[in-house]
Amino acid sequence: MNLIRKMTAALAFSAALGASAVFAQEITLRSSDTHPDGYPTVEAVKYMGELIKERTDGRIAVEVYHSAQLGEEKDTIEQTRAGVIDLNRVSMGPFNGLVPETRVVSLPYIFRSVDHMHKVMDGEIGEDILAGFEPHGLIGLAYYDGGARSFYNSSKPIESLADLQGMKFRVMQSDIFVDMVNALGANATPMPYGEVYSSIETGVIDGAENNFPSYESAKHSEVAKYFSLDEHLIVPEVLVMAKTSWDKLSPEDQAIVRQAAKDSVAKQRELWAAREVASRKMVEEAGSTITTPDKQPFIDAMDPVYEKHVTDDKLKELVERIRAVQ
Ligand code: GTR
Repeated sequence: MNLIRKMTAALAFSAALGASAVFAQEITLRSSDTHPDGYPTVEAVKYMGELIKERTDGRIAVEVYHSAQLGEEKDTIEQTRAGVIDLNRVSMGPFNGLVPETRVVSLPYIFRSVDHMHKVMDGEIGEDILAGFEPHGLIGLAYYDGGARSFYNSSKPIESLADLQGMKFRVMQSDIFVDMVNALGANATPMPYGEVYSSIETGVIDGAENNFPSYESAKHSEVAKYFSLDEHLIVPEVLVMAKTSWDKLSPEDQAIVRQAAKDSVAKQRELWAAREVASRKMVEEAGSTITTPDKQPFIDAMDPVYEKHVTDDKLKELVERIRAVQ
């Protein structure tokens, strides 16, 4: 081999090496979550990232920005649609104004139990709802558990629906939740999650509603000691991807991301189940009082919410399909 050919070969070799070095760190997907590090949703997305890294030989990495580092949920949804954030783990609630399909699973007492919710979301209905994100610049990847949401407040134990009258509760930013609280005879104040603690502390609101892990990890339990297990909402959480980020991936990589997201669901459910128990124990030990009001009057009060929000045929049909799942 003459020198020129040798040099060409050497150059080609180093170019190949260089290319593979670049190849090793091709894409980093930034993922947002409002919850702190260690929360089941945060850990599930990290786990998904590990699976993706493994299955792409390190070409695609996921970085989770927890604790609302990238903003409050409603803002991060817009940023994800704009492709500024690649992945976002959010409740279905803040999507209600954007993705009509999310409204049905945000209806109070639509699910009989968490088990019923799993059956619905793991089946055809869940897939249909995921597909509903695409026209809005998002790819729906998977659902995570968020348990059941109940009211908590700073002033008194809620033993029955009568105790709730006139009280002021924060809800997620969705018209359905505003109407739900109003139908119960209380007043709703929609606001971002990050403002709830100080709003309870300063008396702007009497309380809020959420599951045990959020009540505990956001420290709402410090300022609102009365938790009433009325379980009015079982709203699934969802992991979405920016369509612009998705479109940059090859079909093979899209399949890897979709599968890894699905594979992270079992992990999240396992972490969720443990955290629900642990969080409940923590708040009880720290002095929270838990009451269990009779749910039936709460359920009965929801008729006007269904009448107002389940109007078009598509939604009516979805409600029927969900109820029919055994
Ligand atoms: C949590 C949920 C968050 C957020 C929060 C809220 O349970 O995991 O995504 O929606 O509630 O109330 O804003």
